[in-house]
Amino acid sequence: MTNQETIFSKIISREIPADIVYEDDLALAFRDVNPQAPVHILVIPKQPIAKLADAEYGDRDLMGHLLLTVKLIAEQLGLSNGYRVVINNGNDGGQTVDHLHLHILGGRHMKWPPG
Ligand code: D5M
Repeated sequence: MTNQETIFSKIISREIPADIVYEDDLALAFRDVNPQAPVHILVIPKQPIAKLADAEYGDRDLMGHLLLTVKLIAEQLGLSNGYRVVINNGNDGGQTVDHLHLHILGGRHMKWPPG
């Protein structure tokens, strides 16, 4: 599902505030309001793709851009000791906001498997 208004589309349009750490033409990144690690950033496309499973082959440049944006932000935030990137997809994946987002988690050692 696309073009659905979510809390993240309202952050993109600046209808609600967020602690934005990065922005370009295609992507926006901001601090998670409920951080699970000392550094917890969400990277989202400005295009309202609801979830990873809705991404199409034509989105491949955007998807690559999002991953490289993760790398750039991690470098800018000094996560030189490593970090985790998470995409929760759909209900069983634990996704709660229907706008694709990549979690960057860092600043502590991550456990495996995740809960
Ligand atoms: O992750 C959705 C994440 O979105 C969750 O970690 C909380 C975060 N969230 C929800 N509302 C906001 C606002 N307004 N600002 C910043 N972060 C927010 P999911 O993968 O869908 O479970």
